[in-house]
Amino acid sequence: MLELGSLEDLPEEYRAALTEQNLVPLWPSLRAVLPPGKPIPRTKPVCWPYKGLRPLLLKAGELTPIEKAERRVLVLANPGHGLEKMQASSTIYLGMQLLLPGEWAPAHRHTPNAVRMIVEGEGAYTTVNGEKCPMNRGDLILTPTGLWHEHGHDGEKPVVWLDVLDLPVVYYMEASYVTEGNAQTVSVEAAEHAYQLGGVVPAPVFTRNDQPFPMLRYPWANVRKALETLAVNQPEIEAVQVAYVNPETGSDCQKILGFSALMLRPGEHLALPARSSAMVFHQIEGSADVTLEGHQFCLSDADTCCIPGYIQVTLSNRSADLPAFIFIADDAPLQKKLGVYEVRN
Ligand code: 1HN
Repeated sequence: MLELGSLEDLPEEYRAALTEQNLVPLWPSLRAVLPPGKPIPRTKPVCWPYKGLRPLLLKAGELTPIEKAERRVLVLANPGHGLEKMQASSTIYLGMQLLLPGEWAPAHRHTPNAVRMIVEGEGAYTTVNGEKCPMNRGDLILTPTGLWHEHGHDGEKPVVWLDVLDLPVVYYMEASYVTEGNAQTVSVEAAEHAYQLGGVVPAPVFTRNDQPFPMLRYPWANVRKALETLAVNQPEIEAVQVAYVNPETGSDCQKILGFSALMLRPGEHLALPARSSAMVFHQIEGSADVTLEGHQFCLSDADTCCIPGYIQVTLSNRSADLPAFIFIADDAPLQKKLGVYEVRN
């Protein structure tokens, strides 16, 4: 590959004349924006152990009343992007949110899409477009683009959840904004019951629900059961993994980020091919090693880590007796829509 000229090769006077007219020579930066063979990711492999984060989040509960925070969140920031950018990867925002008993996080809606993976506590709920979604450990709740959402807590102990948003993408597009609203009237309780059974959907008088987000809550009890059933019924399957999808269409449940749950059988090592999408792993139950070039993270309850795309990773269950359950978020849906998604073996 040709070595290209640098900025310093150019006379200072010429560079000043370019700057004066908001012009930039391409060739000194060409190899940086178009590196050979594979991208040079800013995203570093990073792990955020829950044990370290939890006391600081609870302290935030003492230091900052909810009225002063609106959303009391510690952001899981990737130093590769600069902490102030609040990005786990180029496309994924992660935050741990704390809601204390009796608190209320007011209604709003915004352009970025969010999901919440519940980490601990009970008695809290998120109301999404009038649908009251109870928050229990391991549940996945969607608050997609444009839908009103607010959080409340009728329980006794702190509730913590992991927020996963496509905020970096929507912010980069200069399309990120919020609208504040009033407390919603609850119109539907636990609408996920409409989609309890795989393969059949409500079709009253031949009409189907054509809303873009027909299912907002994926209870962990159901997802866990689906994984365990898969492991028993299809022992030969390569990975015991299920995707969170729109039950009306079978497509990814959101348009930018994708979500799945993986069960590592006792003692299992699972080598994932290098894919172009960045990935987040969050341990729901059990304990697993995440091994990639130059790094190994040991995940146990509620630990979260992030890895860049184009990298091979092996997930290993640390227990020989118990399954391990991992929640995965990635940006494959966006990459597929844009035509840049790749799998390399
Ligand atoms: C948001 O709306 C929530 O509703 C949490 O709980 C975190 C981070 C950035 C932008 C919006 C929430 C968020 C957020």
